Amino acid sequence: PRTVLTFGTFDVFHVGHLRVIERAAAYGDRLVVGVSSDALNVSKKGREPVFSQAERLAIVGALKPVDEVFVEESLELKRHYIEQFGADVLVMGDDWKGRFDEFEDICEVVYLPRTPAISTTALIEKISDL
Ligand code: C2G
Repeated sequence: PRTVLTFGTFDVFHVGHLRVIERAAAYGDRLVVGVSSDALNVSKKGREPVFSQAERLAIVGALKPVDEVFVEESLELKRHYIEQFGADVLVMGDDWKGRFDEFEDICEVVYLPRTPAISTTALIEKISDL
């Protein structure tokens, strides 16, 4: 069986997140998703996510195409996670294009086009303008 691995924050879960997860799942038989920790978001984006890591894990883990979820504690642990879950394919949205090519020695690396015109940031702005 082919294992697919993808990563994300998946904060304020929206259809762009769903689409990338569905398309990632199509690359194999088993989809594992690393959901970034609250601490990783603070260090990366300078703010807490809207939804806590426990909430984001619960949402992503409940999706039909997702077989397993875990907390991504650090961006530097990609190689470790690929090996830990025996991933055959690493799938990311193309906002990360080229950034994970270094793992092509141990798995296939695929970048998928993002769903246009939707983002967590745009949603937060839209909601605060209501
Ligand atoms: N995405 C998408 N279309 C959108 C928005 C997001 O396809 N309109 C994809 C992103 O390309 C990514 C996934 O959804 O593959 C999750 O996006 P984010 O939650 O923004 O993830 P990010 O903060 O980039 O975290 O180790 C990597 C990090 O954990 C990635």
